[in-house]
Amino acid sequence: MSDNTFISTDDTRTLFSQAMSAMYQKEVPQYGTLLELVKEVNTHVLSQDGTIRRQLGDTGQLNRLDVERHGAIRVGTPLELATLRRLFAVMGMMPVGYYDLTVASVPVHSTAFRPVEEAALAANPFRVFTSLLRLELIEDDALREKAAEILAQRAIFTPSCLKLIEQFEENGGLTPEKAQEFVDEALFTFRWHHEATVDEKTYDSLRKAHPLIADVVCFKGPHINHLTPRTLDIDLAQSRMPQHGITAKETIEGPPRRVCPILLRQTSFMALREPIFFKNQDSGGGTHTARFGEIEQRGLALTKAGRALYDELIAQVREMTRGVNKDMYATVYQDALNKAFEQFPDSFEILRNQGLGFFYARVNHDTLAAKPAIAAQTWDELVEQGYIRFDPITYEDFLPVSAAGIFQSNLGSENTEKDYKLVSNQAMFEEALGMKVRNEISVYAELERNSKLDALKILGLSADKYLA
Ligand code: OOG
Ligand code: NI
Repeated sequence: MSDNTFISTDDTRTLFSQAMSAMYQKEVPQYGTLLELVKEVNTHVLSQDGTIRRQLGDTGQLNRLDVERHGAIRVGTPLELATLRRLFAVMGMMPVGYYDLTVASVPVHSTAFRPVEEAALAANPFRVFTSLLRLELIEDDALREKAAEILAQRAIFTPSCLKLIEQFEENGGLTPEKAQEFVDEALFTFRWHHEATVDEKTYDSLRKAHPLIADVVCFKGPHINHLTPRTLDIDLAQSRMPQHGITAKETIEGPPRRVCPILLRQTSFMALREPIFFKNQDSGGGTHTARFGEIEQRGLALTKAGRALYDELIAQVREMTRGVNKDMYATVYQDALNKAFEQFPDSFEILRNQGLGFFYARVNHDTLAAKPAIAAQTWDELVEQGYIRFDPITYEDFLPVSAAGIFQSNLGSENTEKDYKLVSNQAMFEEALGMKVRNEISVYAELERNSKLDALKILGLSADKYLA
C-alpha cells in the first residue's frame, strides 16, 4: 500500500475532535450554549479589533479559531494509559509535559497528548489533558485493592478500535475509510455511561477517599470530562456567562489580562450533577459530578526564564490571598494578580529581548525587496537591519496551578484538602505510559530554531555562520 492512500494524522485528529465535539454537545447541552457564547464573543472581537483580525489572518489562524479546543480524561491503569498513547499517535498526538497534581491535593499525574510540529499545530492544535490515577495514594489497603480489582476488570477500548490501532502501527497509516471507522470506534472510549459499574456502597467509599477516585474507578470508561473552545476575550466571555444561564467558576485561572497575552487563561462552568445508577439496584440511584465546559485564551509560550518569573509571581499572588475569606476572595485575588504582574514586561519586543518568550522568525520581504544586497554579518544585525520580523509562538500546553484550580472547582463540595505525602514521580508515569514525555520548553525551542533556519534559507544565508 503506498503512502498517498493514507489520510494524514492531522485530518484524523480533525475528524476526531469534530466527532467528540458533536458527541459532547449532545451529552452536555450546556456545552453547546457555551460554544454559542464563544462564537458571539469572537465575532464581536473580530468586528471591533482590526489588528487582531489581521494578525490572525496573517498567521493562518482565522480558520483555526473554531477548531481550537482541548479536552480532558482520567484513566486508572498503566495499560489504559499506554493504550491511549497508541490511540493518540494515530491522530499525530504525542505526550508533552509532565504535571504533578498531588501538590494540589488531586491524586493524579498527567501529560498532554498533542501535535508538536508547526504545520500540525496550524492544521489543528487539538490536545487532550490525560491524567493517570495514583492508586498508591489510597491509604486504606482494602479499598486500594478493591479499586485495583475493579479497574482490572474493565476494557475501555472496543476490539475494533484496538485492531485499527494495530493496523496503523503496522502499515504506517490508515485509509480515509479506516480512519473514519477508527474515529467512530475511538469515541466509544470517551462516552458517558450513567450506569456505574459498582454498588452504591463501593461508590460512596471511593468517593470518600477522593471524589476523583470514584470518577475514575466506578464507570465503564474514561468519559471526556470537558471540552474547551478558544475565546478571543475571556473576560468578556466570563462576564456574559450568566446572561446565557451558565454558572461560571469564580476566577479566571492564569495570568491577568494584558496587552501581550502570555501562556494560558482559562475558566469553566461548574460541573453538572448528573443522575447515575448503581449496580444491583433497581430503583433510585445517585448523582455524580464530573462533567463541565471550559474556555481558554492562549498567549505567548515562555522560555525557562519567563516561566520561572511567571511561577514566582503566581506564588506571590498565593501569599497575598492566603486566608482571605470566601466572599472577598475574587476581588482580592484580582487585585493581587494585577499588582504582581506589573513585574512582567508587557511588550513583545521587550519579552523577546529579555529572552522571556519564544518567537517564530520570519523574513521581512519588504526589507529584502528594498535592500536585496545583505550586508549584515550576524543574526543580530539581520534583525537590526529589519530583515527579520517576529510572531509570538502560542503556548500549547497547560499550567499545573490552573489545572488544579479547574479540578478543584469541579469536584463537588467535599473537602478535598488532602495532604499527599508521595512526591511527584515522572519516571513512574513514563513507565506506565511506555515512553518518555517531551519537555514542552524544548518543543518551543525547536519551533523557534526551525523558523530561524527557514528564514536563513529564504535569505540564502548559511545557518552555520548566522546561528553559530
Ligand atoms: C483536567 C483539568 C486540567 C486544564 O485545562 O487545565 C485541564 C481534569 O479535570 O481532568 O483540563
Ligand atoms: Ni481544561
